[in-house]
Amino acid sequence: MTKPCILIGAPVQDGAGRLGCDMGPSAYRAAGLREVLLDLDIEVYDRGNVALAPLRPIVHPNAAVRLLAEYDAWTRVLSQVAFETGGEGFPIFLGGDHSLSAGTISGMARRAAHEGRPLFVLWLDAHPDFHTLETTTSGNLHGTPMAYVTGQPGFMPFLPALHATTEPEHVCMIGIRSVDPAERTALRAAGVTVHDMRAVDEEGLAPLLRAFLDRVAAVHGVLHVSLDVDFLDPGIAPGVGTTVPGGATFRETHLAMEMLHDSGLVRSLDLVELNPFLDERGRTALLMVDLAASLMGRRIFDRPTRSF
Ligand code: 5AB
Ligand code: MN
Ligand code: MN
Ligand code: MN
Repeated sequence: MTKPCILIGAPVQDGAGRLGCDMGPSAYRAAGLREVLLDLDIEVYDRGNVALAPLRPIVHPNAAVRLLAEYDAWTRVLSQVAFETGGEGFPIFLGGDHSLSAGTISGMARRAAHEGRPLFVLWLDAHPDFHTLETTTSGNLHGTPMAYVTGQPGFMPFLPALHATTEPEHVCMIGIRSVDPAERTALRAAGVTVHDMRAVDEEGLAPLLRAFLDRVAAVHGVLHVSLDVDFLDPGIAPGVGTTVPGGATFRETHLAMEMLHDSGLVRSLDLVELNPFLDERGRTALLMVDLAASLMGRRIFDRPTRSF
C-alpha cells in the first residue's frame, strides 16, 4: 500500500429512521481505526468531520420523503470531498447512515471518469438501497443512494446533477436479504448483479466475489466498496438500526476483505450505518475497524488477540 489513507468523518443521520449514526465517526476513532492502519505502515491523514453544506429548500411530491434538503446538501459536499481525496489517496468514509454513499460514489465515479477508468461498486448490505424518491414508502433516504448514483429516474432536479453515473452493470450486491417490491422490479430492469444470502449459502461468498473482481480487473476498472453494518449478522454486529437476521459471518467477511486487498483494485471505502447508541460496549465499531484492517492488508494470521 503506497497511497496514504485519508479518513473522512461523515456524521450523517438524516437518511436513517432513528438517531445516533452521527456518532459513527467518533466511534471508529475511539475503536482505533487510525492506529490499526499505522500498525500496517500505512500513512494516515484524518481530515476530521465534514460539515453540512448550506441547505436549499426542496419540496418533493412524495409526502413520505424525509429531510431531502439535508440529503441534497450532504451529497453535494461529500461528492466534492470524494472527488478530491480520491485523487490524493485512499479515502475511508466514516459514516454516518448510508445516504452518504450518494455523495461518495458519485464523487468516486467522477474521479474514475477523470482518469478514464470505469468505476465498479461492491455493495455489501442486507438491503439494495435502490428506492427512488417516488418509490420510497418509509421516506428514509438511506434506502435510495444506489438508485441515485446509477442514474435511476426522478432524482433530478431534487439532487445534484451527476458528473458521472455508475453503470448498473458495474454494481455487485452481496448479502441481500431484505428487498422491497419496487426495488426488486427496478434492480432487475437495471441489470444490477444481486447475490442474495441464498447465493452466498449455496455458492460461497469467495467464488461470487472472485467472479466480480475478475470482471473489474478485465477492464482495468477501479473499485469502491460500500460496507453497511447490517451486511453482518446481528449476532456479531448489533450496533445498527436496521438489523436483519441471517447476515454474513465473521469468517466470510474477513475472507472477503482479504481478497479485496489482494486484488489491488479497491480505491475507496464507505463504513456505514454504525449506530453507536445501539452498540454493545463498542463491539460493532471494533469489528468494523477490524474488517477495515483486513481490507487494508492485515492478514487474519497477524490479527492481534483482543476480547470483544
Ligand atoms: B440501509 C427499507 N428498504 O426503504 C426502506 O440500512 C430499508 O442503508 C432501507 O440499507 C435500509 O426504508 C437502508 C425498508
Ligand atoms: Mn444500506
Ligand atoms: Mn442495510
Ligand atoms: Mn441500516
